[in-house]
Amino acid sequence: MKTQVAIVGAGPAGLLLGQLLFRHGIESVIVESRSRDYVEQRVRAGVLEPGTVGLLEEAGVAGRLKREGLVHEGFELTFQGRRHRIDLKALTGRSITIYGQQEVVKDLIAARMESGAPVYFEARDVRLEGFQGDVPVVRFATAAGEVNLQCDFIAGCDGFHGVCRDAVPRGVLTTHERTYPFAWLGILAHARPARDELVYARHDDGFALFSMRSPTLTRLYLQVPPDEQLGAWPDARIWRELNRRLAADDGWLPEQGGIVERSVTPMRSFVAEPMRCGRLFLAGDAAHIVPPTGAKGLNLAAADVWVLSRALANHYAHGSDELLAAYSDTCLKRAWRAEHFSWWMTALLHRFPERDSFRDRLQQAQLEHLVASKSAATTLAESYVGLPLPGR
Ligand code: RFL
Ligand code: PHB
Repeated sequence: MKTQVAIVGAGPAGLLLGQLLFRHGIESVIVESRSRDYVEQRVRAGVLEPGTVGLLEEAGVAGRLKREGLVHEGFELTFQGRRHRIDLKALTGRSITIYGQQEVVKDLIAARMESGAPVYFEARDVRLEGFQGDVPVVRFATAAGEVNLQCDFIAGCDGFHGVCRDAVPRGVLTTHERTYPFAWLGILAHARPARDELVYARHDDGFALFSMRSPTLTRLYLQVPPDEQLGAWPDARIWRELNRRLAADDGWLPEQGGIVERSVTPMRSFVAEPMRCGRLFLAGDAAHIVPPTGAKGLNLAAADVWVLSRALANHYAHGSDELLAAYSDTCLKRAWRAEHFSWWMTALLHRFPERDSFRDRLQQAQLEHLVASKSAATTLAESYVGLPLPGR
């Protein structure tokens, strides 16, 4: 089998890249190890930057997002029993949109099916070869037999635990990493989001976040120890802890409801550079991970594939490889900015296990400064709504 671009992974990065390439008339084949049902049900991110929304519009997949997405003009910080609003709209002129990552994935898969372009779910034993030469091949097994997919380029969009980054020979990539001494326990509950905007809470017992997915679904997170077992968290304990950490002097608490999904996510920062090896281009979580505090992961993945689609379009339309050569540097510049912001937000809002009164007081001083100083709040708001996409 032959194609122009072989895309490994049908997460947001791989699917959006496939759609952007399709709009440019560039052929691709998507190879995904999980089932369609699995990738459509995987609950993850929820905050879309305006740049990401614009990109989904340009890709022709924003119809439902525009109808069902919840536009938020701000969010709240809670600390020392008080709430403070960060007015994103007033500070930056821009807003964010709340729309589940799995809804983005469903919309992109529907568009892929409509386009008729190939996507293989449940591919086994995916291997990459020849990308340092002129004839890259992606080999994989399907129920119908072995497939050898020859291509011009491979897009490694297979997330942090995929095979593409590991296929790069030793010594080519430099990696940078931080692990954090905590994880997030996330739940999705059948409950009306009883507040209009997200609430990020710093509490002496640990971080908590109130978010939402729709007028009937609330999304909530709690800081827990790393490698925490879900079994240690019966429903009553989850709600008790959320109520304690999200409480403030206004008496508000989230509405409770049946918990329909729960998971524990370890927190990590990670960057592999460069994001290219020969004809293999890494994009999204395959190349970099941020802790979810700044809500940047999905948005960074979208930015990477926008840069890659434009570079590939330039290659096929004009025979110019200038943008492909700049791909890694262009993406890493944005990625490192997001790495800093996500690390900073994480350090600002979480409780570190070793009791450290100096760190506690620094967190408090910084939070007070953020809500008292317009320039400090503007810096936070600008990072939160995200940079414009390069070249757009
Ligand atoms: P994904 O989504 O991991 O997709 C990779 C795909 O590749 C497949 N795969 C393979 N396919 C073929 N062969 C192999 N060998 C393969 N190995 C793996 C996988 O099955 C999968 O389908 O990576 P992608 O596309 O780069 O997208 C990245 C985002 O998913 C991620 O950054 C975000 O979810 C991070 N994130 C958030 N990002 C935001 O922008 N805003 C948020 O509010 C936000 N909240 C979050 C988050 C991530 C979280 N978790 C669970 C990690 C909240 C949480 C709790
Ligand atoms: C979410 O709604 O899943 C969410 C919101 C904000 C974050 C992370 C996750 O910072």
